[in-house]
Amino acid sequence: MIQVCLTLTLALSQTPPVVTDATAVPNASAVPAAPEVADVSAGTAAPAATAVPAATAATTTPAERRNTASLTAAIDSLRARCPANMVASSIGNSAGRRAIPLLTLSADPSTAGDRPAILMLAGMDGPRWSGTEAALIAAEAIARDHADMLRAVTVYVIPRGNPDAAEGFSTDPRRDYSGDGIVHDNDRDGTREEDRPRDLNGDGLITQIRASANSTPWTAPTLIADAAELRLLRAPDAKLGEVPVYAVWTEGIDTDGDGRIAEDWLGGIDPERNFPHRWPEFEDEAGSYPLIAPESKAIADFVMSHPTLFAAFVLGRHDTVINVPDGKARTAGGVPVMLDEADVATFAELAKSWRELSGQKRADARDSGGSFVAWMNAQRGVPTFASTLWGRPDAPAPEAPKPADAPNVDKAADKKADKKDAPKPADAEAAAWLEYSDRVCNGAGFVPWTRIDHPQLRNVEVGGWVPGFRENPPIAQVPALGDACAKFIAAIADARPKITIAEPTVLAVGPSLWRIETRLTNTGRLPSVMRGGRADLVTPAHVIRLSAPMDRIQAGNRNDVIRGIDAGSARVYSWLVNVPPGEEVAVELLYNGKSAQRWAFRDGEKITAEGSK
Ligand SMILES: [Ca+2]
Ligand SMILES: [Ca+2]
Ligand SMILES: [Ca+2]
Repeated sequence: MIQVCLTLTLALSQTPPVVTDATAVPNASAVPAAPEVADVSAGTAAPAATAVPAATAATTTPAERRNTASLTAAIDSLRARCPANMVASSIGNSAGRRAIPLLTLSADPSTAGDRPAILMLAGMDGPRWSGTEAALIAAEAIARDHADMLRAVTVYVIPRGNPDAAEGFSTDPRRDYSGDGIVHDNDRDGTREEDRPRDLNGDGLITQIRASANSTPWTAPTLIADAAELRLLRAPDAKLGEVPVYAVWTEGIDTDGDGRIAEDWLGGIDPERNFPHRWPEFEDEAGSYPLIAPESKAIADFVMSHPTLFAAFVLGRHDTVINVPDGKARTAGGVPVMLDEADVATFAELAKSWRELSGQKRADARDSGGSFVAWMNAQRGVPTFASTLWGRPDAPAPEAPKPADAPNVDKAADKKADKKDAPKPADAEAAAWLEYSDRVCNGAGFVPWTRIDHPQLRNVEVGGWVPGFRENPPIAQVPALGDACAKFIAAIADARPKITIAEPTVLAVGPSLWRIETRLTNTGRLPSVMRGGRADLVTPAHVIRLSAPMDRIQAGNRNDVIRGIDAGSARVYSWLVNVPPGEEVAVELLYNGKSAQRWAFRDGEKITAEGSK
């Protein structure tokens, strides 16, 4: 069904039909040469195509259903094409004992850990296959097109942070689920995985069932069909005398006789709800404590053991780049929910560059409680951008009736009457997705409600959203979006904090008494640590230190620990110190306990300048 959507999208957008078969997406050599940034909507009759820049020569062929073996093969082949500046390894294993792959991109991989670094994370969600594909394509584009950047900045790519969920999505039946391989008692009844969803209509998908006319022990009905869009369900309005008709469940049967259907799924904890910040304790699949999921733990360990990370980019179910947080929301404990107001401006500037590079206009994002992006921003203070990669495109405008067909009546009055009479769907966004599915994708996004025989319930229909339909762009757009990710990483690298101390001035003010002064500046466009990380005192800090022993320092601090340095900030440091003739005195800038810069003097003369250009 997705193939139909793909072919149709291409036809409507009048893009050269380079892809006619999703099983044989051509590689770079078959793609006609395209300008680096092409406005595909220009001169196009149908506005169905989003303004996605054309891809440069990506050679990873995107796949919708890539199992672990196929991902390993894709990484092997990717690495073979970029032997000089890409290394593949793993950060640990998933609950289902699958390796969580890591790509390290650096001009010199053996010293990659010494340079400031960006982390790109994807594949945390079962149905969002496109994030992993875009991450692989981005990794290749960075290795190929950004060799200069890789001399200054290391890029780490974790293309699939939740391998068990992705493996689940790559086999039938497909479902909207992001649990890992931990055997887990979803409904806390003491039995595990006792009632899994079932594909009752044999379409290879787990969607929903809705049923009317059932009485206890089954859940009472709560919904009615929306008169404005009969496929959608909504709560009845008692003021209009409406009464509920349908009860809805995940597609399945009650195998354990507890009156609930498909309540305990195969697969366990959702790593994207298992990070410590705003961890949703009482949500199923959030885990019994933060970082219990081995995937979240491995990713958190990676972050903690790589203090050189100055930014991160996540492709998944969360969004901070289309709807940039305003920084006003705080937790009950006073910590930012996502960002602090003081950090929003620098963050928003980069978010804007993502919108320009990707053409993304909408994001269908979920709550960020327990997510990687929230933990990174609010607790680690590492600027972390989250994108859903794409959003709902505009469906083409309906064809206007030809003048000859339109009867010559009072059109204004007619329109007014139409507007007044036409009921509006309660969920306008869902209705717009249906319109896109119907008119652009030949209905590929939604399984029409269809009557089936159910062994336990009466009046049952199967139907609902196709898992992954709203979460992923048409496959033909993935190479261009992967390329946009690479450019976005380069934009983040360009904005990195650049923290230095200027060459100190050393003035003799008395016998063996010196006044030493320097200036600390951040000439980058990102802070070294955002407010959230400063509050916790857990993130690595910069330290300015004078080498002389305490008792020789007449004025000034020997050590100054700086938790975060804003972009554009400058601070003057000044010491009055006794240094006997012939002895060395040094001013040093340290980061995370390691020397970043060191200026040494003897008798007022500079003798070394380490770490300074
Ligand atoms: Ca159970
Ligand atoms: Ca089904
Ligand atoms: Ca059950």
